Amino acid sequence: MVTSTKLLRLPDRGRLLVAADLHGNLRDYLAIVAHFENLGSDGYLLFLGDLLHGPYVPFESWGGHPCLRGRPYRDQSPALLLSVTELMSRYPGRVFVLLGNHEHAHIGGPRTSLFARDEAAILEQRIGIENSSWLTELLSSLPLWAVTSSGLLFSHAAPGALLSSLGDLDQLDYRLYSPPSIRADSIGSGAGDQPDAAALLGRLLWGSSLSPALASQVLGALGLTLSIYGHSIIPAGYQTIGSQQLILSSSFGMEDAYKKILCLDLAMKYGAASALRLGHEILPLYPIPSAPAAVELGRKAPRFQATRPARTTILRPTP
Ligand SMILES: [Mn+2]
Repeated sequence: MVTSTKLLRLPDRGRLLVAADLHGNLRDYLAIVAHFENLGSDGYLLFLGDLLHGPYVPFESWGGHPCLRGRPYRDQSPALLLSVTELMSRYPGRVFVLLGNHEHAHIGGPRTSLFARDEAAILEQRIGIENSSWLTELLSSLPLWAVTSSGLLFSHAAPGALLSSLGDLDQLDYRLYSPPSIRADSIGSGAGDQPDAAALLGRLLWGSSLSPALASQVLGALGLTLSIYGHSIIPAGYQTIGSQQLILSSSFGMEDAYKKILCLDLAMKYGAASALRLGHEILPLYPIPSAPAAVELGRKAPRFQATRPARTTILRPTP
C-alpha cells in the first residue's frame, strides 16, 4: 500500500467499512468502530471526512435547525479526535480518515459556520493551543482521496474537477484555497479550463454531486469506475446518481433507522453503483451486530477502550 500525502491507495484485499459525516457524534462513531472490529483482522475502516463540528444547541431546541434531525447529541469532536487517533495506533495501517471541508477549515480552508460563526476557532479554543497545533499537524496529513485498484474512488465531496492523472493531487496545498468560481457542472469543458491548485481544491471539497456525464468524464480520465462520497445529508442514508456515483450518509442530520455504512470487498470489482446492494454492501448503522464471528473463531475480540494516550498531549472532551 502506497500512501502519498493527498492520495491514499487502499489494499487489494480485505473488507472495507466506509462511513461519512459524523460531525462530532461520538455515539455513532463508537457504533462504526464496533462494526469495524466485528470484521476481524482483514477489516479496514475509512471515514469520508467531516468528523468534526457538531451541534452545541440545547436539546430543547433540537429540531429548529434543518440539520438537527434524529436523536439529539452534543458535539464531542475532541473525544472523537482522540478516539480516532487511538484507533489508528491500535490498528496500524487499517484506519483512514479523508479530509472534509470541516477539517480543512482548521488548516487553510474557509471557516465553516454550521453551528457557530467560526467552528474551527471554537474547537481550537476548547482544546487549547497545544492540542490545536497537534490538530493542525494531524489534519494536514490527511489524504483527500482514496482509491482502489478495482476502480473505486472515495472522497468527502463530489470529485468536481477533471484531473489528467491522480498525480495531479500532489500539486494541492491545503493552505491554498480559492472558492469554486464556476458551477461544478461546467468543469472540465475544455483543455484551457484547467484550474490552478487553489481553485482545484475548492472544487474537490464542496461539491454536492455531479451529473452522470461529468462523473463519467472525471472517472474515465483516471481509469476509475465508481465514485463514493458524503458531504450531503441523504435522509434515506444513500443515494445513487446514474451508474457511477453513490452518496453516503452515515450519521449527521439523520434518523438512526436510516443511517448507513458501506461494507465492501476490496478484491471485488463493483462495476456500477447498482452493484452495491442494500443489506449486502449497504448496511444500517443500527442495530450494531454482536461479534459472533470473533467468538466463533476462538480469538479474543478486540475491544475499543482507551488504554493509553496516542500522543503526549491529551485532548480533554468537555462534559
Ligand atoms: Mn462536508
